[in-house]
Amino acid sequence: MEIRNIAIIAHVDHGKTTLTDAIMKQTGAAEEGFSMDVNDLEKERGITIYSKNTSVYYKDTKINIVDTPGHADFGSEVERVLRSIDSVLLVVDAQEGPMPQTKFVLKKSLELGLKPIVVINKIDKPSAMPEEVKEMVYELFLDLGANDEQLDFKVIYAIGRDGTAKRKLKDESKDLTPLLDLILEVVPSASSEELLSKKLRAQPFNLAYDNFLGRMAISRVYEGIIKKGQEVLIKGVEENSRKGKIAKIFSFKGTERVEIEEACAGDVIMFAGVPDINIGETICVEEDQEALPVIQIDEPTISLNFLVNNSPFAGREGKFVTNRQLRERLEKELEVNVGLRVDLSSNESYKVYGRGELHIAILLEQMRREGYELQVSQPQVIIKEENGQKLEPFEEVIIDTPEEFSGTIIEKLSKRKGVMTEMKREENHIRLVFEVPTRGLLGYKLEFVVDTKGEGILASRVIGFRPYVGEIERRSLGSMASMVSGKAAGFSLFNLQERGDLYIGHGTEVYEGMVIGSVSKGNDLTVNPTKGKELSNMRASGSDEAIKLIPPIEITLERGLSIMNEDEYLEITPNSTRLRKQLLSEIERIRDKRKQNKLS
Ligand SMILES: Nc1nc2c(ncn2[C@@H]2O[C@H](COP(=O)(O)OP(=O)(O)OP(=O)(O)O)[C@@H](O)[C@H]2O)c(=O)[nH]1
Ligand SMILES: [Mg+2]
Repeated sequence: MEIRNIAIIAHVDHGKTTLTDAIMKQTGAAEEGFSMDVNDLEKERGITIYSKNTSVYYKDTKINIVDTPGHADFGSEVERVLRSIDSVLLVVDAQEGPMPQTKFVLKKSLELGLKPIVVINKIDKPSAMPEEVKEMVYELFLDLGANDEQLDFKVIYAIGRDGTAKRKLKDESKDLTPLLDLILEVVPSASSEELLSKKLRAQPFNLAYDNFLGRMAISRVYEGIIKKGQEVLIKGVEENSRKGKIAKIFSFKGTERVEIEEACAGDVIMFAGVPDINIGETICVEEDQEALPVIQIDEPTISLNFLVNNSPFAGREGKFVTNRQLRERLEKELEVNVGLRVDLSSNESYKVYGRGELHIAILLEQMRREGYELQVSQPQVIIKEENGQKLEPFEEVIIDTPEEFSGTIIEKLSKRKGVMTEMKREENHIRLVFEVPTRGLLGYKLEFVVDTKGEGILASRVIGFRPYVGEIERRSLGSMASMVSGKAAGFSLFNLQERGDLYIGHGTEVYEGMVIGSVSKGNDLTVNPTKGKELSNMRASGSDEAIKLIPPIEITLERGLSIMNEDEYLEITPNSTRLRKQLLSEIERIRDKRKQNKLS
């Protein structure tokens, strides 16, 4: 059978998953209402977090499709996928045009010599400008050094949500056949007699985990045939190859996996049986076969400690609260979460290394849903040393904002050691491009929303490690910590809300050392949020003033990670997220501070 292997790539929200869903529906691979974003978190957030495989059949051809995440934190996932397919559908929103992640994924595709098909999507949007966007995409291809063949890309105009596509704007269209036909026409066939006759070579590009079968590898079979029960050799980065046995092979039918006996060159399959298999290794059969080029995995950029919850409220909500359970959960995560690293050498806390705040926040959210309780420390940017030089991660930041806010943005990012590389006036906004150390960006994204009154768009992605740029002043707000345990009272909150932003409302249970708000001016405060109004027999003249409380700011996982201070923990339980001081009593904190001062 003929096989085509493609990935769908784009900036976040440009419509990859909706298009994949529509393809599946129209080819009979999925029911009406099905979505590739199957994970609960994906459904809730409306974003794709994990790249996923599906296979559809169209005109006697099997099309293996990988739907990829568009958010920059998951960019390295896309990169891996690109290594294992033969063409991409580059989806671009007909109104927004190319965005940072469009540029990133296109750049990677072009470097790998792929010939993308450009899908100008959402042409139904009221201010869609498909022709202009096509031009912009062409410019982008040029900028990124596309060769003549790549520049000659094919274009499809689509409304993914309606499941329609067409070659020319003026064409009629009632379904996606123009797109599917184009895929068969221009994507190279993944198999041939010649490839089939060779000895087996396959390469995993993603991992999955099954409670019974253990670690599984989603792999492309490049040459030969892979068979159930086959003895294989695995060649990794190290010199020595090792032996393994293919226990089970699965093929994809839609997103379901179907067990099969063997798979041929060109196909994308999942196999079980090699518990220590890794991405980028080569599965082959004889020692003299050459390993396929390895697949690079991006290095983590931030780290933080995970530890058991030892707050006074520990164990109230969670099912898994012990150190051993936490450790086992992290070990399990390492089976599939490729960008993640964990230092399990200490028994008190585990240092976790990730690709960004969202990458970490997703893991925490997943754990809390499963019933875990834990605490984490403030995320720190990873500084590494190479040849005696200190290096730190840098990000490219692209901002679209109404012009009036650009002054503040430029000022703030310059203070954070950002360098502006581009400034372009567009119709109703201005586009600013910066290169900023990740260190400078931590905590900035929330400020940006406030500074631009929610009208600015900021997208960033890691561009690599560069020489350390020295001290960055991080304006951290002081915290208001409670000095008592009890229930918060509206009366005290009313008085406290003048000093800063509160994270709790009337009736919230607090403990000593819990952070209940920020302090807008000055250092930390220790306060009593539980005091009620004193009772007295005499009524004040004019009776009580009605108490008006400003709605508290909710501490979400991401907000918590980005605003917490160095001497605090973020406490995460199935239903609550709280900030707390690491040292709960004020006396301990004062003592500790004196000790620190003496040391320095
Ligand atoms: N107007 C319009 N909206 C669309 C169209 N296709 C998708 N959308 C909407 O765009 C939003 C994002 O769609 P998704 O398919 O989740 O986008 P995505 O590219 O998979 O997003 P990530 O995976 O998070 O990067 C959803 O609200 C869709 O309903 C379209 O053709 N027209
Ligand atoms: Mg998606």
